[in-house]
Amino acid sequence: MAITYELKKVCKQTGARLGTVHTPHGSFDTPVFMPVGTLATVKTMSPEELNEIGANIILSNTYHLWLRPGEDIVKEAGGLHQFMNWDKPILTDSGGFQVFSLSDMREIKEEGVHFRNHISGAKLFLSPEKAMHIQNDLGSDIMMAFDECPPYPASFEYMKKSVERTSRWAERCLAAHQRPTEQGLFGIVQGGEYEELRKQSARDLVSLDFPGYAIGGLSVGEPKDVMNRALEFTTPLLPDEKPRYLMGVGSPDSLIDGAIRGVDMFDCVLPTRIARNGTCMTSNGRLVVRNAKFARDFTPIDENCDCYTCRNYTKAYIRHLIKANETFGIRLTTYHNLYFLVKLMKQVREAIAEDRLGDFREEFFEQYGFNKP
Ligand code: PRF
Ligand code: ZN
Repeated sequence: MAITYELKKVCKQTGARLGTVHTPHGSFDTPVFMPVGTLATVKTMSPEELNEIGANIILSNTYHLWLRPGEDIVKEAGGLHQFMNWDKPILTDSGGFQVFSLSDMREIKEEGVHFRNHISGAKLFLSPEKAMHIQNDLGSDIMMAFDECPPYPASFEYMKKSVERTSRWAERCLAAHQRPTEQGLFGIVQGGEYEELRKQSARDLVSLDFPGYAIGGLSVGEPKDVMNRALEFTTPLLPDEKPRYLMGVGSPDSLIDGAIRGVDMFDCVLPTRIARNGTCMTSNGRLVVRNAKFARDFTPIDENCDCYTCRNYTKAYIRHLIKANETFGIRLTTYHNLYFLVKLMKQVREAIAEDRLGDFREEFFEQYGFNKP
């Protein structure tokens, strides 16, 4: 088995899980946040810097690497790890979600999805078999099944048809996967906010015995309480001895609330994307360092942060760099935001180990400003 999960402890206060996932490129402790490296790079961060902040797994994208530079070139380089000089675990998303969110003129058929390349406009086709083939060539430690992520809101009738197709696609993914001992393939539970459809989806996928399960189709525009409720009725449907991954979630409150509902893995472009327009996550909430009020602020982004950025640079300096379009500015904010989330998950794991994640949530939300009206 390419991927195994070790459940170490369940928090008595919240039910959150502390564990370790083992992969052919090493292990990582969970709950974990995975920085996103869409095009075989976590934008602005070197692998050495990722190691320095304590990132032990990153995510990359089948769709983007297929279009550019092409999976054949990555394979020829010796696989994605060698190509990008990152020797720790890599998870690749299947391309399903990216086709739905990035391309236009897509047509979903039983055999797969027809769409246009978002760069050149050329006609393309992605299927379960194709998505497996590309991910086998990339050589990621964790591959994702090819699924459909319907928009929110979607009708029950549409969602039911979609869930059934995603289950048939999952079977085709398993059949097409060529390297099951080197790469673990995760199934993706869909079904939106409908409990009956989440049950159907989970039952179908659990019967196929994947080494891990993702929860897809959330954080697509629904209110927070809808996502939390969907997590509450979905995670108990999944086997305790396999990891659970909530796709596309990365705001600090949702990471904590997801862990409390039994989620082990998360990824999101949020910290890196907002960093590039000058927004930072701090222990006191979001801070827009571009703001004019920081022009003469010679203190760090976050007084409580001990990252490279906060130990060495001021808000006034970073604001100046970003306003002047100097790339060092977005390197500093990206470094800080990823450090902040990686450290937050370490604090979450420590709180689970000591049965006090509920207390930690209260304190964190109070300071971050989530409890304010
Ligand atoms: N499916 C896949 N990737 C995803 C999602 C999904 O549903 C989401 C939903 N938030 C993010 N990334 N394959
Ligand atoms: Zn910092």
